[in-house]
Amino acid sequence: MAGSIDRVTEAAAAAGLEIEIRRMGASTRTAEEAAEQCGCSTAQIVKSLVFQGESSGKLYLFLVSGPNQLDLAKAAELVSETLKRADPRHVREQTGFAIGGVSPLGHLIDIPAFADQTLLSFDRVWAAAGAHDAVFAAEPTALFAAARATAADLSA
Ligand code: 5CA
Repeated sequence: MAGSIDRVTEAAAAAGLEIEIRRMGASTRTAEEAAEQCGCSTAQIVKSLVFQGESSGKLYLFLVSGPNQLDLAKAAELVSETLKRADPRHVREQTGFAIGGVSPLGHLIDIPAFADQTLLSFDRVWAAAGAHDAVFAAEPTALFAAARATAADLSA
């Protein structure tokens, strides 16, 4: 999507997070592919998952370590409503990111965000940067702050 990588760059700069976006020239659509391209463990890949509140229709962002599954019961407690996976077209229209390139930062909307606390055990994690082959590395605490994400126990 035109401009989506630029939005990540701008959001990082606005939050004071220094990042270098890397185009890998190969798919980083899935956590496994991203880990292979980044030369890191799958657990160091940040999945940016968009879910929708079943009562409010609001979108929420969950930053989850590669091999982990979002625990929907824990996530529902965090947002005080039950959740469903958001429709990919809705995600694209609302956030400005296509599935597989959704970034923790630079969404078109102000999106409430929560982050898997297991990511905090790493010095460095890698996240998507707005395209299917674009990633950046960051220290997890700094990344969560830039994404205004609350660290929580949210994996199954
Ligand atoms: N670039 C990689 C690594 S950073 C990435 O974006 N991974 S991801 O996990 O955040 O994005 C892929 C995720 O999109 C999948 O884990 C899956 O949860 C979600 N997804 C895949 N297909 C759909 C779909 N049809 N509807 C909603 N979500 C989907």
